[in-house]
Amino acid sequence: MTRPITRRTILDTDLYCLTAQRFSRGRSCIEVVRAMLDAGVTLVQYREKTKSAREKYKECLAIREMTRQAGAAFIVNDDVHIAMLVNADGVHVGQDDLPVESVRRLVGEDMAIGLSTHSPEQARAAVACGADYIGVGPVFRTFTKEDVCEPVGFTYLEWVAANVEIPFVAIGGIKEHNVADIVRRGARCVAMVTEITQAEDIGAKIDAIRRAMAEAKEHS
Ligand code: 3NM
Repeated sequence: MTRPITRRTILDTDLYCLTAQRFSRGRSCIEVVRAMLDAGVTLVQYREKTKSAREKYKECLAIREMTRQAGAAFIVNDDVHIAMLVNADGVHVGQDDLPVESVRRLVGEDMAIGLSTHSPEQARAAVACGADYIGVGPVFRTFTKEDVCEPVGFTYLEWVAANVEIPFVAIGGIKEHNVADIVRRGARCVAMVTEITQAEDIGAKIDAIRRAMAEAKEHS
């Protein structure tokens, strides 16, 4: 499925899937991305914190080609230079990474910049500094991200849904069994790592999550 991929539309999808090879049941992140794309996912982030720059670059080149062929958007976590070298659609940074204004100077006007936020103050600052979208989390407790803050719960998510004018994605501890609660609180796009990378059958898991999201949307 192809869709327009621009800074404004990058989050116009239900599911935002991140890689995490160390939580992938021995599969490579490339194999996992293949399964995500085959299941119709249209937004993928490469997030491999412990690999060498050379390995990350090689894998990002491969995933760029796979996502292009699938008509899916591709975002690189943290590594602005790799995002630029592989012509990614976006780069995602955290609160301790380079400031968004500086990233913008490097990547130019076409690449989307996403910023992780954990509080209303950070969300306001993200909008002010020109982020194209924000991550909102961790909604629930997660063991996937190291040094992450305490869960922000639904309070921050609902605040963002009511007050933030740029697109946002909910993240952190989101699973098939709790994704409906996230959708009912106003999230149109949901990011998941281990629920999908650790699934035995990634395609079946993605189908089930999407069904749960569609059902929750219908009833809210
Ligand atoms: N960012 P899982 S939480 C990458 O709150 C990431 O900004 C977060 O992994 C944030 O879906 C998180 O396995 C990890 O819980 C989410």
